[in-house]
Amino acid sequence: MGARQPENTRSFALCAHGGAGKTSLAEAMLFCNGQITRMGVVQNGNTVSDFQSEEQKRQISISTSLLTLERNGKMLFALDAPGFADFTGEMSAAIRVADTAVILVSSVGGIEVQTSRAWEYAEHHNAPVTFYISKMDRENADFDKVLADIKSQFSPNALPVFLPIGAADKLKGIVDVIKNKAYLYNLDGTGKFTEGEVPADLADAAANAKEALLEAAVEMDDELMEKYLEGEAISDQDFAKMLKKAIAARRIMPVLTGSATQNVGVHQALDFITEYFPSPVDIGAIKAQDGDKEVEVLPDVNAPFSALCFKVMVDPYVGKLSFIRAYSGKLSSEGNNIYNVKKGDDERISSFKLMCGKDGKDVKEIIAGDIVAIPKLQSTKVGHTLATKGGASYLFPHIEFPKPVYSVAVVAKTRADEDKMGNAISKTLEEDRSLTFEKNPETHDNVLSGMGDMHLDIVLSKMKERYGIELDTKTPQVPYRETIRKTAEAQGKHKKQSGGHGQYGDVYIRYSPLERGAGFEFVDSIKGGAVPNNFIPAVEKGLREYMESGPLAGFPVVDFRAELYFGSYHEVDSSEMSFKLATRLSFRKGIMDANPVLLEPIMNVEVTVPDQFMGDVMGDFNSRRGRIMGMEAHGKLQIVKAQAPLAEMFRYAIILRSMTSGEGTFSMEYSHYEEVPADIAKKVIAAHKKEDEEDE
Ligand SMILES: Nc1nc2c(ncn2[C@@H]2O[C@H](COP(=O)(O)OP(=O)(O)O)[C@@H](O)[C@H]2O)c(=O)[nH]1
Ligand SMILES: [Mg+2]
Repeated sequence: MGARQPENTRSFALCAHGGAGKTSLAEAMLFCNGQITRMGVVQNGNTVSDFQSEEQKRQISISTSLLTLERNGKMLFALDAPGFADFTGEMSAAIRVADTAVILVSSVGGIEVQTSRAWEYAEHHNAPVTFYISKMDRENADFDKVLADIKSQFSPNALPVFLPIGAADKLKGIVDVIKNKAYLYNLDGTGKFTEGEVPADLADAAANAKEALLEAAVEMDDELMEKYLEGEAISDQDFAKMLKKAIAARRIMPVLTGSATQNVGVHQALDFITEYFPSPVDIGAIKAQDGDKEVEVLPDVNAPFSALCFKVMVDPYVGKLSFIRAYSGKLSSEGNNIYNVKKGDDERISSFKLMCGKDGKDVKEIIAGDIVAIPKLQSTKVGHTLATKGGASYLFPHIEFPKPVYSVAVVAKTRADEDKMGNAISKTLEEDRSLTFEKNPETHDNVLSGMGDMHLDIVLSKMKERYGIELDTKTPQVPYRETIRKTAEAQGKHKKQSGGHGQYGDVYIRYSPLERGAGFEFVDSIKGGAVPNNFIPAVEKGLREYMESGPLAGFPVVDFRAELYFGSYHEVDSSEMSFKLATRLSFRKGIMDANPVLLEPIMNVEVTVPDQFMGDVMGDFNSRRGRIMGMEAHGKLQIVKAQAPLAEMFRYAIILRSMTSGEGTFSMEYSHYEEVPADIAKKVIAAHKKEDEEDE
């Protein structure tokens, strides 16, 4: 075999709503290709792609797995992406790096929320699409209805290439429209089939389907188009060539079908992928940024090497694996380093691995178009561009991940857990780009944020299993603040003059409100040395310290001015400490006399929902003290912009999902602080007083 060429590479992302059958289809493909001798079953937790123990336990995919198949001299890279909404980021990244998006739609369930999301991502990345109508062996399987829905909801370019012969327990096989042949299967999962003539009752449908493909394909070439319109026959070769072009150009979105678990039509699907899916060469140039210049990167093996890291997996035994997609050039693992263009780090490559689930097979050289894993790269993160030192200098666009929308505060169960927490969390963050971790400086909560409750639940069980660390969760504390509404003056006098060295400090401070966001201002208007100059910094320092914990409920006090205007001192007994303690007395009294109130963070929230949920979403905002700021129509979707207190939004990810059957999405960011309504403030203050007492 000569050197490999990008022309012989196919990569595709299997994407769909959770449960549509991606993992099962991937498994059947491996079996048909002779790479496994027994088909695993998702329910039994023994498929190649659901290899993580959390996936096996829950029987769903939670992270993208890479499968490599060699077939007819071609290299196939399949990315089995998770379908559940909590892992949308993984799906988007898979579509970004694969050359084709294979969108599975269940013949029973039809188009679901995440199917639409997969479609949107494919549109966004301008990826060629193939649909796969799955589970044709299931009761109530309805190929025609699902096909009609795909055409009307997604694209009229969806054209069937396979037709099912029968359905449900009468499924017999498939018709390949292009070859005009039938493939008849025993429904025993062996994948054994015989080739035959198209059954009479499907002959018309097959002919029509082929005509539709032909009609669309000839559009790719003016000459052929003319020939076709004049009624001349188009040769099989010309048809095949144009079909391939039309698929790469998204003019045709082939529709395949079959059954994964019964292993029907999977051989033909693999052959179709091998033959007709676009290679990196058919996809052509990819955009990148070199300084302020936009450049086009071609999948040319003689160009400098470049690649994009799209996934990092940290295995406690194997260590770290960085998954990359090569876009140009070639690179040998022998004697070469890999250069992180973004960070400027040069790292040794130990090997390249062709992955199949958790297993990797070493290869010495990779070329443009390949999707492989590299063990033990230290500084490479998801979204980084890799090259060789002195080679390509451009950066590929960053991989976008959705912003976290659901947060919990985590607390280590034991002291030992606490010690291990930082390390476990930073390892987990490397793998999971839709997760963030932050210590809130005001509430001191360790806040873990992700895409939903299932996501965080999985993250926590993974940490327990891998790093042996147990974390409890609670609703994060709202970072309330305190401020004042009127001006008040308060004296603070600290005096201890019995026996030994005495203490004496005496201050008069005026506290007045400042506008929201102004913070703190200290004014020294002492005249005639009533407080000696050398003690004034101690007063300011004291104030800055005491304002971290206000007298109302222990929250930071903000947006006020403290003016030191009078005081007295003692020649011998005054000290910095005495003035600090005097300041504390003044502060607590002054703030309490200045009509203190509680402030809470208000968030800007943007909710995207289909029309029919608008009423519910808006009504729900009323019940969470929200304000609707505006609405915008985006096709069938409505975007509701609102403001609501953070305190009411902690569980919104879960609430919105159930309110809209998963169709709603939202994003949220901090806007400003506002006064807490009195009745609610009373409860918060009471709760905090109680907590403080318990602490003491
Ligand atoms: N009857 C039938 N069941 C299937 C088929 N493909 C998948 N399933 C079942 O559907 C469920 C979800 O499949 P899975 O492959 O995990 O879907 P994924 O979430 O898209 O990866 C599992 O219980 C599978 O056994 C199929 O072709 N026929
Ligand atoms: Mg799966």
